[in-house]
Amino acid sequence: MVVGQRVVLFQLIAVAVLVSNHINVQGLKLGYYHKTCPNAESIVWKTTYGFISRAPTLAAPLLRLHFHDCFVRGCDGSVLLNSTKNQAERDAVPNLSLRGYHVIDAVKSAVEKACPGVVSCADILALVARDSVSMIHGPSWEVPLGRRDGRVSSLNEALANLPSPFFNITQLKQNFAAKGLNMKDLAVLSGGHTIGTSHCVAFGNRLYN
Ligand SMILES: *[C@@H]1O[C@H](CO)[C@@H](O)[C@H](O)[C@H]1NC(C)=O
Ligand SMILES: *[C@@H]1O[C@H](CO)[C@@H](O)[C@H](O)[C@H]1NC(C)=O
Ligand SMILES: CC(=O)N[C@H]1CO[C@H](CO)[C@@H](O)[C@@H]1O
Repeated sequence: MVVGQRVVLFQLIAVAVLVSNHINVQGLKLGYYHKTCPNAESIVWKTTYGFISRAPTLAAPLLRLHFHDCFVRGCDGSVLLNSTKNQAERDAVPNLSLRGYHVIDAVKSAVEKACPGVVSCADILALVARDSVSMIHGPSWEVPLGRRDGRVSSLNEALANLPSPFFNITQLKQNFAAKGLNMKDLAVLSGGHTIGTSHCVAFGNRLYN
């Protein structure tokens, strides 16, 4: 379902507020890498632009990747972790349509080249989400940095935390409330996660049940 541009702009502001206000902001600060990796944010921007300028539709999956990461164990990059036994977050059913991992990998490599071992993957996810949304003419927002990467990624936790597309409204409200998110946040983050497309199986039942 492609959402109109005007709606996108309005909703994305709410996403920005949501991602920066409610989830994992303790101890984060703007310009966190100012001294340790001064070009980090411009490298992220430039590398992301290389992808989005050629494939603007990647902006939606990149925002969604950040959202899925934050919903499980906070914004700690755990959605990126692989597991040998296919038991990581990315192996959970809702991951099956996650896209954009290659962009994150490319950005991380570029940043590592400039400043090895300094910038966390979790911060890269947060910055790439912001930059790619602003590159498709959505709003921009400030991203306080300093997130630490997690070392744990669990399929079961992803299933337990991420809202299922089959939840009814009561369940959805409870699920979001457990993360400190309200009804407005719920509306903003539902569907194709604000921008982009969604598959019919994810919402057809609500239209024709
Ligand atoms: C995870 O697995 C994918 C697909 O096999 C691979 O492309 C990627 O580099 C791996 N990531 C890590 C962090 O090992
Ligand atoms: C939502 O689903 C739950 C769990 O299946 C059920 O207990 C509840 O009655 C449902 N609520 C509505 C409004 O359908
Ligand atoms: C994009 C991604 O990482 N998808 C993975 C989700 O989980 C399945 C099942 O384990 C993997 O095969 C996919 O690679």
